[in-house]
Amino acid sequence: MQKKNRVILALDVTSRADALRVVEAVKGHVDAIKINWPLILATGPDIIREMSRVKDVICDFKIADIPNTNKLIVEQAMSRGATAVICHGFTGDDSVKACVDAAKGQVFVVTEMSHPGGKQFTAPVADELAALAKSAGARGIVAPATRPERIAALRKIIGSLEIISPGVGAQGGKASDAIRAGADYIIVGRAIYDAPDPGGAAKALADEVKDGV
Ligand code: 3DU
Repeated sequence: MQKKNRVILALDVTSRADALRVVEAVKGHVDAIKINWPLILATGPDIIREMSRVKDVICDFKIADIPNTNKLIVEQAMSRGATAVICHGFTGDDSVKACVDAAKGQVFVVTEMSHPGGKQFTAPVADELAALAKSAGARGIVAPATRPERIAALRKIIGSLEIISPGVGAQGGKASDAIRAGADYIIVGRAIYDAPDPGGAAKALADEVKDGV
């Protein structure tokens, strides 16, 4: 994953045709494609391989199980061409370590979630989740663009690990605020794929990120 545009597309569309249309329009303005359950369930897991031929793919399965099951899920994602996976950290260090081992370090751990409910259970333990990501050898964390001050606080805990940050656009966060607070990449879904001109929307976000640096 080359840090160029610093935008990751959250491709939460539910048909292969829409996925191809959006990716074709935005591929020059994003650095990676994040695939979540809606697209996998709608089209089947081979969509990972297909998208990986265009861009690096991050499988956002929010993996949250016992170590052995986590390992099996990560192996399935990586063998289909994923560059990285996203897991939860509340399952504990052995479960996160199982993901890290199976993905050879290419793991992002969810910390404080970006939606309002994220304040309820994830925010109080987010610092510990970030510390766990670091001690387990993960590549980085997922931190909320809706609360840039939390990105800055979590950055202090993880040092040089990467921060990928959802919550821009539809959830109310601003790309430049997230980048200024310390995010390496913003993750954007609806503000791109629901836009009348997804390519233009992705370009505008990439431009805003450049200005935000
Ligand atoms: O709100 P958007 O449409 O830009 O999509 C955000 C994406 O990021 C979506 O795939 C969602 O599952 C994911 N995500 C969050 O929104 C918040 C988190 O804390 C973690 C992941």
